[in-house]
Amino acid sequence: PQAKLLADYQPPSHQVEHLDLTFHLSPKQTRVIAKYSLCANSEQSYVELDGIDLKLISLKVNGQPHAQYTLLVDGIRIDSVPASFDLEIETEIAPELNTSLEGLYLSDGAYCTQCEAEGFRKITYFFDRPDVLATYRVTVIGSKDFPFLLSNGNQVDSGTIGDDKHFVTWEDPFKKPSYLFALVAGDFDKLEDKFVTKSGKEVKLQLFVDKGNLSKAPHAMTSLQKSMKWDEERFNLEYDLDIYMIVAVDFFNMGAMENKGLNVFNSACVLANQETATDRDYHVIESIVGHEYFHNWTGNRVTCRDWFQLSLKEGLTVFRDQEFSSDLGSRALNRIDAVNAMRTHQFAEDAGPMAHPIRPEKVIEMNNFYTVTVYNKGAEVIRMMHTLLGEQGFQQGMSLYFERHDGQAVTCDDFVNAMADATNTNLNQFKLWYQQFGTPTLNVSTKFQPESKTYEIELTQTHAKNDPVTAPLHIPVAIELLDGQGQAIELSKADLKQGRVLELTQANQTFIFENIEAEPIPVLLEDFSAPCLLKYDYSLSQLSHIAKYASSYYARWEAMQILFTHQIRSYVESTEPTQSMTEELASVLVSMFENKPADLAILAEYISVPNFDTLSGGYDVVPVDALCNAIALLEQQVAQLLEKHLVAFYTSTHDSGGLSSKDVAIRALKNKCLYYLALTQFDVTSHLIEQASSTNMTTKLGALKSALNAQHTLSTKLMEEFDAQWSHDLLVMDKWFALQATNQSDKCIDVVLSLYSHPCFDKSNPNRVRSLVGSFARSNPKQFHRADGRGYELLADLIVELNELNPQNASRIITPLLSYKRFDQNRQDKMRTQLERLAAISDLSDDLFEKIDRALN
Ligand code: BAL
Ligand code: ZN
Repeated sequence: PQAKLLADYQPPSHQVEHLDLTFHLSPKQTRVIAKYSLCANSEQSYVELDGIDLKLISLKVNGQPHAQYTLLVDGIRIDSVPASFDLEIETEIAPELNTSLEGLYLSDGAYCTQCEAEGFRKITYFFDRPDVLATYRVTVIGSKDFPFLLSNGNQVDSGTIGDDKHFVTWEDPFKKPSYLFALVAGDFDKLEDKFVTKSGKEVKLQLFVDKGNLSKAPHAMTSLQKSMKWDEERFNLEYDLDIYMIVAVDFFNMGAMENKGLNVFNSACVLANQETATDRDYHVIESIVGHEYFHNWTGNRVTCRDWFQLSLKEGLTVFRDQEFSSDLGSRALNRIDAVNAMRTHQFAEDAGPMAHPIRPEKVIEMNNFYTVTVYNKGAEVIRMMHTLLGEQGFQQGMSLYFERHDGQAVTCDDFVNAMADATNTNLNQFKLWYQQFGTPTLNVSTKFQPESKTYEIELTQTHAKNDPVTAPLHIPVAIELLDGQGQAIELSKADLKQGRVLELTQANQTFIFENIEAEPIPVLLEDFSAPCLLKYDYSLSQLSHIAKYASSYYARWEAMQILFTHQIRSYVESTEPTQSMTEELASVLVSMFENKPADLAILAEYISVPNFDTLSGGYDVVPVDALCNAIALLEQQVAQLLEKHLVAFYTSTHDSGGLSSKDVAIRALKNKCLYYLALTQFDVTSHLIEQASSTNMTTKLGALKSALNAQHTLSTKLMEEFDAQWSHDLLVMDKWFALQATNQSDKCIDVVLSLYSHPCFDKSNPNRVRSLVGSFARSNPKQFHRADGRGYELLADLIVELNELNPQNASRIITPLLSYKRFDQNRQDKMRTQLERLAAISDLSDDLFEKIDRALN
């Protein structure tokens, strides 16, 4: 396969103002009639359109049959056409046979589409690229067995055809690229509500779910209403159509899709009640509903010129959804979440063979670039602009961006230019963030001079080895200086941005603070103000000071993370048979419990040992066994150290069963307590039984997780009971599959294999695959990285099957195999063997080819 390059971008050959589509739905023979007028942008007597897996039925130019065309592997070339002409193409597709879940397919009996990034070409011949914007009129004709026939925009016509068919016509007045097209046909339960915009327009809100699931729809509906309100209040952005629809489907490759006026969602990201969904699920649903809604402006009204610019809409929209969650809930918890995602997944991507800039420059299969780099690091880059410009400046930039580009397909540079121009700021150097890749390192050294009462902070930035950018980046470094009593020292330096941010623009820079009476304790890269690795030689006492006194919960958590990381490192490196926790870590852990923060959910985070993936980033060769053992040992020690406090809290505090942030926090901390207590001598049996019988899924799952992690004798029984209770609800069973797959027992691999024949498991469903095999490969390092290589083999076996069935899904779950170079020779060899085996598949998909090729070469 041929890679596409950003540098080769060419504007489209033709413009299309309007597209008229008619669908005659049928599982094996759906007819699609596309009519549109093309107008050449230059002298050209031919046109090339995208199209894949289409059966051409007829083709007319200006109303006349036209025979001068050539079918290509991925499209059609039509010759002998005038500069402007009307085209009518009829094609046939087979949604029932489409297991790739891209284009038009059947999901459990309902027709649905997924067109981003390049799925529209599986529906009809068209310019399937984001810079061809057209209005759409869509007529869907189908059997009355499908009562709802939906597409984008407003419904303008409907009627019956004969006894058993009907049709609905939709018009979307807003120009959009083909990737935002959607069609859904099926029989659903519908939840309806409304939202009145700030200018008084009433918008109809409809949520479609599988029959019987209506009781699980209200949370998503409320989330949508909150999103609409928040976007008006914080970004002054109002909804534009008369109707907003969300459809939940069970077979979906992504979490959700922001099609104009008709979002299609993975049912896992919609359905929730307290019996079936955890508090975490509630949070994720709210943030994804928000994310898709926010795309209406950042993505749909202003879209991407080409797919290399994906971060234009995704980085910005992730930033917006993070802000939404932070404004509505806990800012610190949301920041911890975002930073964990960066450290656990993005830093690993940056260090692996698929490393790419947030604006990639070379792509074979676009679906491979819906990554933590484009999304999460993209959001961090937007956040850095927000940090540098402040909320007011940032909002001025957003206004100018929409003023300039509403209705256009633009580039990341256009976005940064709007930010720069609106605030009169030079962001040229900042643009390097769109080109660099690999995680930059920020080395810090400090010097206190008592005679002059000055405190110097010297910052040095270095690029990752694989980074093509060598010039210094523009890095906002937020700081706080604490005095010996834990008070924040007032910083009066004139060149601090937003009162706390040092602007690092050179490879090396020293910042001097004056009138400092005694040596302060520096909180560096506060709030993770840039996506960098911080290197500073903190002493343990400095870290425990920060963990106790920093102004922000975030900084305290960060200090705890560093303390834990030091401890783990010393365990990994030690040859001593008995090792114990440092005084500093022990005393700060106890003091956390003795002086609990107001937000108990934060306390649960404070006392959590960093996970394997985050920790493994600190090693050139990941010491798998030593690291797993060190984590287990430290958790055991934390449990013993805190036992008295854990018992006291666990037995004396009860949530009231609701969804308030207080209840959620109590459940989070109680689950953490139980998790630790299960590792001590304390008898948790009755608590496990009680929690496991709870009707609250967060509480119930907490018991199962604790029992499994501690290999408690009850765990098998609890797992069996869960299976018996929930086998009718596949989304709940996904939690059970994930628990089975993350069990560190040596039997895990056989259990996972046996679960392939569990009645609820289905390899063609991405949610099931992600829960079972995805969780195993991603979140069970001990068993996935078994020295005998069986973990790798299990993953590769499944990928062989998925290569044909669903290449996107295959390509997503291969990630843990790609970074084989980071492991010892034995594991490297075994991982490489599996990659080579996959590389030899005769009809290897482009998706897999791109990743495996990058990994092996
Ligand atoms: N655009 C794909 C799904 C999302 O990021 O919203
Ligand atoms: Zn998105």
